[in-house]
This record gives sequence, C-alpha cells and structure tokens, in this order.
Amino acid sequence: MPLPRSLSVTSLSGLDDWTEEFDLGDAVLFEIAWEVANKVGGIYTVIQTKARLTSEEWGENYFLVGPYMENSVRTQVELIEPTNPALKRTIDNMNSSGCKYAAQCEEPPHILAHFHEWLAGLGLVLCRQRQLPVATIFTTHATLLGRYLCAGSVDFYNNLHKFNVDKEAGDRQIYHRYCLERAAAHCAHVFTTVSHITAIEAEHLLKRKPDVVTPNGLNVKKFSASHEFQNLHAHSKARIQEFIRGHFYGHLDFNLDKSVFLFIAGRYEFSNKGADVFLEALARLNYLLRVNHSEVTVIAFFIMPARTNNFNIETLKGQAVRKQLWDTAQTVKEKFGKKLYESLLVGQLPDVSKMLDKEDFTMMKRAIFSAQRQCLPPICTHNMLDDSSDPILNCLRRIGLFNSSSDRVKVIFHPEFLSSTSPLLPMDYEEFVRGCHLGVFPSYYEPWGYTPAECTVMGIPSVSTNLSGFGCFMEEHIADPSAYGVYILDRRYRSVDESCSQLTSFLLQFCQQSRRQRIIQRNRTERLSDLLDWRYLGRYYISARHMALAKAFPESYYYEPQDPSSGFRYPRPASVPPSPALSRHSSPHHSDDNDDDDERYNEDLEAEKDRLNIRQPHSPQYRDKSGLPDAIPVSDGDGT
Ligand code: G6P
Ligand code: 1S3
Repeated sequence: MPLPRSLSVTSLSGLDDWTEEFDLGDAVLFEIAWEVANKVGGIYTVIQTKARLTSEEWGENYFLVGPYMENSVRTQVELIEPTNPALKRTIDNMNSSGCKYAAQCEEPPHILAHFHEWLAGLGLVLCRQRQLPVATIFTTHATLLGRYLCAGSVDFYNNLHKFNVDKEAGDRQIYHRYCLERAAAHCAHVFTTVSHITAIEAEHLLKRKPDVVTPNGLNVKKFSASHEFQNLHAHSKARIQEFIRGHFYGHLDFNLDKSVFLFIAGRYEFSNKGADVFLEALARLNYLLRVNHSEVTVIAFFIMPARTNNFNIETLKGQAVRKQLWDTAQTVKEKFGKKLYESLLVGQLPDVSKMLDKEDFTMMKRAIFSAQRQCLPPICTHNMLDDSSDPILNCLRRIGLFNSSSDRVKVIFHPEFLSSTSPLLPMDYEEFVRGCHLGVFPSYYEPWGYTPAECTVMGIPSVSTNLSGFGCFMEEHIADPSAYGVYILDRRYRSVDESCSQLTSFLLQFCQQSRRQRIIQRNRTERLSDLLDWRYLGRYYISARHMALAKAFPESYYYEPQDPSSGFRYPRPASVPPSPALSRHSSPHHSDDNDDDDERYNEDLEAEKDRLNIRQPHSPQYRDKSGLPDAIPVSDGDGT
C-alpha cells in the first residue's frame, strides 16, 4: 500500500516553515553517485547526511546506488532483501544475467533517478537515449572545467562568459569527461547545483542554467545546554595541547594557555582551497605578532592529504618523549604521595626537603636530558614522497616559517586525514575541529564548502570567502556574519595581495580577543546551526524531485512551482555596534553587557520574524560582467 508521502519542512528556532503538498503515489527514488558508501570527498557527506530526511519522505522506496567497494560494504552497508516486488525482480534479473532493464513488470512504479556528478551522469544520458520512462535529476557539485581552469592562473570569474569551453576542455585533456558532464546536464529533466555561484558557472561552462539551487546541509547535533558544546571544545583542545607538548618538545618556550589553534583541511588543491593565501597571511601575522611583542602563539594546522611514506621519526619521537616525561612525573608523584601519606598517618607534617631522594633526581635529570633537542620542531608529520616539489612545503621555505623560537606563528602540516586510531594525533576530524579555535578556508574555487559549515554547527568560528557557496549563503542570511564568527573574505573584488591583507587582519583581530570574547563568539556561531540543518535546507532537494516527477510524468503528477527560498536574515547581535566600520570585521566588542546579549538578541530575532511577514524575500542583485550575485546589503530593518 503506498505511503501518504508529502513532507513539510518544519520551523527551526524561528526559521520559516515550508510545506509542499505533493503526493508521491507509487514513485520510487534512486540516488546514484560514486560516493555512495564510498568516502572520497564532500559528495559523500551530502548523501550520507541527507539520507535520513530523504527516507522520511520516501520510506522504503528510497534506494542509494554506488560502487561496490568491499571494505565500505563491510563497514557501512547492511545487506537486506528488497520488499518491493518490482525491485526484487529487477535485482534478481540483474544478478542472474548482468545489468539489464526489467520493466517487463506488470505495474512498474514511477521511477525517479537522481544522478550526482559526471561519473554517474553516463547512466542519465543512457536513460534518455534509450527513452526509458524515468524522471531524471542531475546535480553537479562543481564543474570539471571550472575546477581545472581555477587551478591554473586564470582570472576565472571575470572571464566566465569568454571561455571557449570546447577548446579549454580539449587543452586540458578532459574533453570526453566534459562532454559527458554537459550531456548529463542537458538531458536531465531537472538540473541542480549546490550554490548560486556554481549555478552561474554551470550556465556559462555547461550552457544550462540550473533549475534549482540545492545548498548542502548537515545533520545538526543539538545540545540541551550551550555549555555542553563549550565543554567539548575545552576537552578536545586539551588533547590537541597534549599533542603540541610532544611535537614541540625541547622548544616549549611559549604559553600553551595563550595559544590559538587555526586549521585548514580538505582536498589538497593548493590554490583552489586557498592554502596559498592562508600561508601568506600567516607570514604577515607572524611579523605583526612579533613586532607587537604579543604573548599569543598561533599554531596553524594544515590537514590535506598528500603522497607520503608514513609518519616521520622525529614526529613519533616527540610523542614518545612526552609520554616518557609524563611517566616520570607520575612515578615521582606516586613516591612523593606515599611519603606524604605516611608522614600524615603518624601525625607529622613532612620534611619537604626529604621527600625526593637522589634516585628521583637522577630519573628526572635523565628525562630532562632526553627531552633536549638540537633541531627545530618539524613542520611536517610525515615523510613526504614529493618533498621538494610540494607546494605547501615550498611556500613555507619561501616565507621562512620554520617553527623557530622567535616565530609567533608555528605550522604543522599533517598530510593525511585524521583518525582516532593514529599513534600521533588520535582524534577524529570532528573532535579535532571542536578543539580548534578557528577554521580558515580562503578558497578561490569552492562550489559549497562543507568545512566552514561543519565548524559552524560545532560552534567553531571560521573564515570562508565570497567565492564559496557557503560564504555567499551566509552573507545572504546573516546581517553581520563576522559578529557570529563567520568571517567572509573578499576574494571576488580584491587582488590576491589585498585578500591576504584582509585575512591577516581577520587573524590578528581574532588573536587579540580575550578568552571571554572567544566564548561569546562561539555561542553566537553555534546559534546559526539551524540554518545549515537538512531539516531546513532539505526543501530544495524535495522541490527538485517533485519538479522532475511532474516534468517526466505530467499525466500522473502536478507540481505547483513554489520558491522555497526565504528572505530570513539573522539580525546583528544586539551588543555589536552598528557602525559599518566596526561591524564589518567585528568580533564581540562588549565586555560588561554580555549577560544581556541573549535577551537582546532574541528581541532582534523576533523583530526579524515580524519584518519577514511584511517584506518580500531578497532578490539577488547582479553586478559585474561575470554576472555573479552581489553581496546583499544590510537593510535598515536589521535590528541594531
Ligand atoms: C569553553 C569551556 C571553558 C574554557 C573555554 C576555553 O568555553 O567551557 O571552561 O575556559 O572553553 O576557551 P578558549 O577559547 O580559550 O579555548
Ligand atoms: C565538491 O567537493 P570539492 O571539495 O571537490 O562537492 C562538495 C559537496 O557538494 C562541495 O562542498 C565542495 O565545495 C566541492 O568541491
């Protein structure tokens, strides 16, 4: 019996409700991607986190199709028999005679097939070429040509309308793949992409304007009290500090309590992901902190996988030395404690000068001796296979950041994704992010950008850019993003040098905050998490699916076009001064009125909700010849 399937996406802390009445009838949804149960990059996260909401709408009629990877199947897939007879028959046929179409069923259901990226796109093209009765959606998470062009030295966004796409694809030897991607985009009943900025890119490079923009969401874990995520930060930070103690052994001449942990993480695309800009800004920050005699030390982590030959000896030794010092301290402490206890038992205060004997001192001296080091603490945690040509290492050589004592900015390059089973830094990515202070993602090419979004839902501030889907989305929905710990770097209208200066000023400002200000800022950052929840963002995928069914099967489905986008904007936090000069790059500016902050914020939020009832959603404005949407100005209704 078909499920009554129509879904309303409910309200989250004041974000608007959205309901689309649509009876799915007997429809069956297939979602096909190379990254189904196969973790390669961000598309895996899209599919994995979205699955729950999609199953709420489609129930048993939702199927994910991906490559059969033995390891992933063992750890991520539970093998079951399909209950739908048509599907069971199809799968049996496929098993017995290879992949062949089984619509020979008496009553085939309406099929909707959603393909992600060009790798799966071939299936879509074949569906259409063979005229199969299937509604199709194609989602691109980046265009192939865009990624290639940006990785070169091209002024991409100002030349979007000028590229001779066939020639450019041919020159880069990706012509066949490019054609596949373009064919899939054109053959699909509904074409979608993850952000407005990539929609414009797709329009120019793939020659089809996406029908729906489907921003990426996350499954947001909410805590009942805000101090819980703050405690998690403190707990994870302590574990990172422990690693730092080992890594910098012999050179721990800085105050760990006054250290700020920054990080960049993701696919190792040096300039596309903005590692180049981050490094340059770090060099400038180092200079500024030194000349200002700052007590703050910055530790910048680069988590980007490269070709390696395991951990290097010096890094492993660091953790071994730290462990040895810890063990020595524990042994001495135990002996000390025992003597103290015995003295108290007989009613005497201990003679402190006799609490440690010669043997204890020898043991401690040996431990101190083994913790001496002739070389500087390593930059890289692994043996790199391409050490001499590695872009991060070469840039560090050029800018001279070598972890020397006088440097206020230290760098650690971990060229492998993090894992809780690592002998070096046994933390998974989420724990690590929670323990850091700021994620820095100054990407030039970033269709969406999950890394800053993940920071936000964990209450960790981040830097993204106005060339990333995430950055543009946050700019659109928040009156003063930086006040919420969402710093958006201008990489669209500024030169690289100017962007580096702007990033340096963000970082310096961040380093100048007090602990109290950081705590307030984290609270604000975490407040934004509902905006990134699939429970809010899932509406775009839902619309795209309904649209595709109605286009492919107009006799069975009717779709009333609705704009699921809302004009909702988080108001500027009450305690941040309204002056544009201060608010633009603002950090929490207040000190004594913080207790009133929440109350005033809630009032502003209510005002914003009232405002939305009477005003139209913002429509994107278009500015330069690239046709990219301009930043939406803060309207005068944004409660300050
Ligand atoms: C959380 C904890 C506090 C801790 C603080 C450190 O807020 O609840 O107990 O003092 O983190 O913040 P920081 O920005 O210095 O790492
Ligand atoms: C792409 O992965 P990437 O890191 O190569 O897809 C992601 C998921 O949509 C997106 O977040 C990212 O910006 C794209 O670049």
